[in-house]
Amino acid sequence: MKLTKHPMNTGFDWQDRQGPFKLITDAQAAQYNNQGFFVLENVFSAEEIAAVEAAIDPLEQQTEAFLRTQADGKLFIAQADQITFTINCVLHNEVLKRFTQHNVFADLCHDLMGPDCRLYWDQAVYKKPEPEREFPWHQDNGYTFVSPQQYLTCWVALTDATEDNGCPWVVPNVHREGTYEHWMTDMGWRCVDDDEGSALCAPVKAGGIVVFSSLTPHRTGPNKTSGIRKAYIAQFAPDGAALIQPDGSSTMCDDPARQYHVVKDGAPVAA
Ligand SMILES: O=C(O)CCC(=O)C(=O)O
Repeated sequence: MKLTKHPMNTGFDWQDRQGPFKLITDAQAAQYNNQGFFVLENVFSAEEIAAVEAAIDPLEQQTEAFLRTQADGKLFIAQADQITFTINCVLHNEVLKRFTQHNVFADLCHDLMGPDCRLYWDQAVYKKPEPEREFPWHQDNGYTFVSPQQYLTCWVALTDATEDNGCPWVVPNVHREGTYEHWMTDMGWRCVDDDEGSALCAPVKAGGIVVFSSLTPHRTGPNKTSGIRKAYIAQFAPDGAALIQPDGSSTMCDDPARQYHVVKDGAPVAA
């Protein structure tokens, strides 16, 4: 597997997470440190997930309608009737804002990053039945370079995510070197040419979370079923994180409307 470091990835040092932890176990922390991910099952109740899904569905319908107005139904990596990205949902619905400030996320941020963290980004990704389309291997920090490079992605399953309908896969162990160079493909940025059989499948039932680092290469496979695979992705970064542009200029990730604190001085910040 040939991986090349991103030009802005200099002097990176992976920080192992050590306890005491509020939510995760020592084994989960070890898996995160060593493999870059772990799966938390049965986190949210069916009622919580139904409320999140009901809040996202109308927003996603607007995304789908907008995509149909675009040439070939395509915009960047989104494609009508195949895959939609409904971004910054927290700006449009209080239920979702409150959800991103759930104690579970506050505790995961505390355990995996530290006592002061904000929501960095949120989006729903709906994968429609489409037997060909895969979302290529990438690191989240490969799409937009954030400093510090090590932030947190929580991939929340709103429907059961299986190998057949496009659950996440990860390449373990390579997150500790920081951000890699990515190249553009028809279906998005890509950083791993061939996983050489090392990839691990991370199926998760509705209400569970695949928790991984912004530096963990991941992909999702095609949806070969007849149902829609729905995920809500909430990403969190340490307070003080900034987007770094190729020209070196930076923008703080602290927009009060959507990049608010979820944990401050070690305590959850309720909506
Ligand atoms: O949910 C998916 O199918 C892929 C989403 C993803 O990896 C991302 O948004 O970074």
